Amino acid sequence: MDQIEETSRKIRDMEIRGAGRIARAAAAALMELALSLEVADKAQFDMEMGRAADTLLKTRPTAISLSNAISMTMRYKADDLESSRRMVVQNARDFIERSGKAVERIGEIGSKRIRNADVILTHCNSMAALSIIKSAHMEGKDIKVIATESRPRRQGILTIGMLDEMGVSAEMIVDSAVRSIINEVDYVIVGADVITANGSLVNKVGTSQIALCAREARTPFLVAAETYKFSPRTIMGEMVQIEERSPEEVLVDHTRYRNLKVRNPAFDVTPHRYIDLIITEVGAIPPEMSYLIIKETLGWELSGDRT
Ligand code: RUB
Repeated sequence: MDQIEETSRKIRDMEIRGAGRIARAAAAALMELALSLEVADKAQFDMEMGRAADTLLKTRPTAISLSNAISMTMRYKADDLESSRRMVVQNARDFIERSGKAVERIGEIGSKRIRNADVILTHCNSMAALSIIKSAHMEGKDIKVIATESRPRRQGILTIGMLDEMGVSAEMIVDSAVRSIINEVDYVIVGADVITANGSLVNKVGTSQIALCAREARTPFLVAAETYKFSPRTIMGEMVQIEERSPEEVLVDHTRYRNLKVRNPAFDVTPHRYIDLIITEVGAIPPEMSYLIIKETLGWELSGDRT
């Protein structure tokens, strides 16, 4: 169980962050546990695995990738202990492999939209969005990326570091400068924490303001999202819970103000009408097709699972 506690702590404290990464980390932790659990029988195995899944699930409430990854890993139906163990391990391996390939495929599909000399604006730090940028760069397109700082955790610094390693020219701006520079931008490309059944996007706070600016400037707004970022729960009418993180992330000494409450929502919702295209590993789709992705790629049964 130590491994589960450790992975959960890392996800909660954002040592492991980003919707894809936390999903893969959760699947890997469940796999490790399944391999190492010393239990008397299958009933005990089921109980320990269920407890671990619940612990991981509670770490970050918004990202559906986490619960989809856990559901896919925990879908084992076997009569005996050793077969159950094997199935969990295989499910986790399949998910991790599929997730990695999806990010690559999104890069290949999305980069077709990018032309030589395009300027791309991105927000926060998304491996799926960066995959499109990387593919375009590898194809020899001379692109420039404008990265937002992404307060309060400043994930923009991770993004400029990755762009630097790729050899892509970058500019960094504070979040509030987006409207000032949007007319220089050819495409906005962001990642996703959740895509809902109606095609709306939940992503790092500030994304929806960028989408508004992009719409006003007629700049195409693209989302890079693996299919496991789509939420079966939203088909069943559930709302997406927006994680509120600690006020200290915004203002360290906030307690010295007697009448102040600092709010720190980590994500926001961009309505589907502001999104031009969602780039998934199964194709570039209009947001209105999200329902079909949930139905055909993830399957209805996920909505009835522990997710
Ligand atoms: C990260 C964030 C990313 C998405 C997609 O938020 O909002 O845009 O998770 O990332 P946080 P990826 O830093 O709070 O986890 O494409 O890497 O899955």
